[in-house]
Amino acid sequence: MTQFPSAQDLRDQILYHLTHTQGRGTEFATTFDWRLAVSYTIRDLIVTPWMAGIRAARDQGAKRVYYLSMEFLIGRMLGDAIINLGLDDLMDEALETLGLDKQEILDDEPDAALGNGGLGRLAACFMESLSSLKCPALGYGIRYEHGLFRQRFEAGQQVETPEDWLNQPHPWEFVRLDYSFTIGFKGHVETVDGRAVWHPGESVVARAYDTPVIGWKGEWANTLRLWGAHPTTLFDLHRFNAGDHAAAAEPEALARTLSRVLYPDDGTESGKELRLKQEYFLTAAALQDILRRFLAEHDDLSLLPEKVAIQLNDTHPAIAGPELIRLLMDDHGMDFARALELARGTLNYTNHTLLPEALERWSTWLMGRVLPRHMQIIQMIDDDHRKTSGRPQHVGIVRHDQVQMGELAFIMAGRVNGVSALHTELVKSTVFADLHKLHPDRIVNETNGVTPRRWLRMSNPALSALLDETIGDGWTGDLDQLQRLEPFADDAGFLDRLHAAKRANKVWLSDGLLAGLGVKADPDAIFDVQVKRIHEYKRQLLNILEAIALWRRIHDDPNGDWTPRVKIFGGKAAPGYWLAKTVIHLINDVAATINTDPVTRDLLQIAYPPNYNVSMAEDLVPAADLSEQISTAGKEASGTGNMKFTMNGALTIGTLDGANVEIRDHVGAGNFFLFGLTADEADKLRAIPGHARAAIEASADLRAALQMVAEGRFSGGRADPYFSLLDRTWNDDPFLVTSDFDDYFGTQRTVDAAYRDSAGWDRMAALNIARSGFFSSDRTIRGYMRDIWHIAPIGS
Ligand code: 26V
Repeated sequence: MTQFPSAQDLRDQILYHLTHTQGRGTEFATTFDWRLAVSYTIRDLIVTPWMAGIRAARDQGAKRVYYLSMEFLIGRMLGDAIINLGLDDLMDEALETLGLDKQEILDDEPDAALGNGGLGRLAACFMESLSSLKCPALGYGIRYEHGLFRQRFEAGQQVETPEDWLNQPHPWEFVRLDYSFTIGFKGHVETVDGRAVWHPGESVVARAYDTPVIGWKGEWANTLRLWGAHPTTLFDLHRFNAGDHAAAAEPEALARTLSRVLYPDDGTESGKELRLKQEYFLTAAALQDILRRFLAEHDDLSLLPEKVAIQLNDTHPAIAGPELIRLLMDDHGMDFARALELARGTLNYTNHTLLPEALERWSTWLMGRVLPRHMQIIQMIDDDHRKTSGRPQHVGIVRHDQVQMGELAFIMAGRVNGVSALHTELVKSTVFADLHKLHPDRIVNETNGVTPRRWLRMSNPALSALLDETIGDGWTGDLDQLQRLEPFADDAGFLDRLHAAKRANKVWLSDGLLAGLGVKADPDAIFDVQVKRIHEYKRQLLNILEAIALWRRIHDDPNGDWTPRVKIFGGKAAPGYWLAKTVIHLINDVAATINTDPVTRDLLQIAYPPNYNVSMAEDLVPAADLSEQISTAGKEASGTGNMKFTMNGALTIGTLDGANVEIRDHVGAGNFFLFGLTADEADKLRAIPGHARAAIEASADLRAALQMVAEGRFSGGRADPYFSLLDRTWNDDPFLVTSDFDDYFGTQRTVDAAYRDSAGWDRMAALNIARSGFFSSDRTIRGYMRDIWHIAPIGS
């Protein structure tokens, strides 16, 4: 097939793959067969630019970027690839002639849910932008057999079941048997002729599975290389022949555990040995592969910082520092000082959270047992830093018999970055205040972004078509062009069409909510959406308490001038995070009560579709009027959902937290519903004993809402499910739900009034879209290329 296929070519190739790759005739083909045939057809078109890019980078001996991440939350791949190749119209035509339903085929693909939330989805957006910008790069991760758990609700409570995306052929990957590396664990370290030799006690093989990630216009594709764990010996033939079949399979089972399942983001789980092994497995495989490629192109290791830029996505791969030093010293005979210098010139670290429970620490005992040589090197790095930096006593990598991975990552990094302007300032003034004083030029900011290909062009065809007609289609590859929309914010004809596009998306979602949940969502009501992981700091509790208070107010005055509202929630709680699970239960309980109330049901509905994931976000974001970004100020590092909503024309109700601050600066304070304490105010208030009680006593609405929960109004008269939640809210409330409640409730009423002025609302929506160009991940990646990686796009 030519690089520029016609609809007829696509049709021919689909039929070819159905027959020759899937081995099916048209009369027997299932949706699955067709999807694979379509996927192989698209994949063929990606392979050519992919190989050309790999060759070009190798021939030029170009610098490469390596993005090391324990999570890549990719979602579905087919729709995105079709869009990036510019084949959406031709594919529609081809599928139509085959009598196939495109939506059904796209929906058949399971989400690659190899991540928990923001951090993993950011990695996926970055991979796409790296390709769109033709920056030679590889992403390294783990090929988890089971991604993030599936969520169901039973009697309103979260139940987790395993996710099994690889339980069927995965058409996007290529296995590379020749790129297999042995990864050791445990054992002991011996000194031979003054050199350390590590004799691992266990080992597994890391095998590469490559997925091409195609960029905008299909001109460049980088590789996402995921490592699968395999046994060094397949099975114990001796035991098998002796009849002990289960025991014979042990080596295989043990190795496979390493890439079996993604850890759910959960502070309480962080002590697990398996997690440390997974982190080392990813890092060690990636570094062996990076050095292999480097040495195939260059023979002088001192060129490393010039040719290799490694980005650590949070501290999860922070063992890369000691591992690189180990390889340079133990395998290549370099001295420690030189190895340290080269490693620091190569590694960079992104911090994604300030929450103390999410900062990784490993006991020196565990580290020493699982990675004995690395523990020695960590000590050497720490000693060196103590001597060379003149740091204060209390600063260090090894403290209280624990290895502080944040300190290790910082000390080993050329650059450390935060993910929004506010977050970066807080990184400087809180977690890394001491290290920042010692290394004042090391911390930089790179505000997050999202890819407009997936999050606008693909997920919102109605708005994309309007944008194309109004300002041309250049915005997809250059989101700043959305500025050209600015004059149309005062064009009544444009605003009508914008309104119609949003309404069409709402009708589509409304149909889905009715079919899936039985919730009746009036497309003319405000669609108010909060979708993200369930966490106390994100304050879904504040949102549901507002719903209760509003419900009560409507009851008191059913004929009042209310603005109909549909509140939509989505998100998973970590399986061990009890309080977050209680909030899920409460939302479902409140929904069950409110949705059936004949007095209020036309004015207030609550929908909580289970199993929120990337694909669900693609349906919800385009249909939202109001984006809930209501975290306690100072707690959300950036947020990226906030950006997706803004570029899809939802208005934000939000705090001055994370990237909300920059979103508000860009869209204009008049086009953003701000409420709540600032980060400074929140820190001060939190320190005042009894702050929650005082706030509750001052707010009749809040008191009444809490009272209803306490009386069991939503739980069949039983109050016990919510005792602890209420107790924490009254007596502790570290995330200041109570103190921000009145301002939030009042601001929501301002939202109600603003929504009733339909033209005014549409105008604000248009300005949000027009001014959202900054939040493209292309802009973010350009920032990393310039400030951190010092790399130019290929050929420039
Ligand atoms: C912690 C742990 C602990 C052990 C088990 C697995 C696990 C996985 C993840 C984490 C920390 C997650 C940090 C995170 O997702 N941060 C989010 O990063 C986004 C991208 O920068 C940012 O937009 C969000 O504000 C931030 O919460």
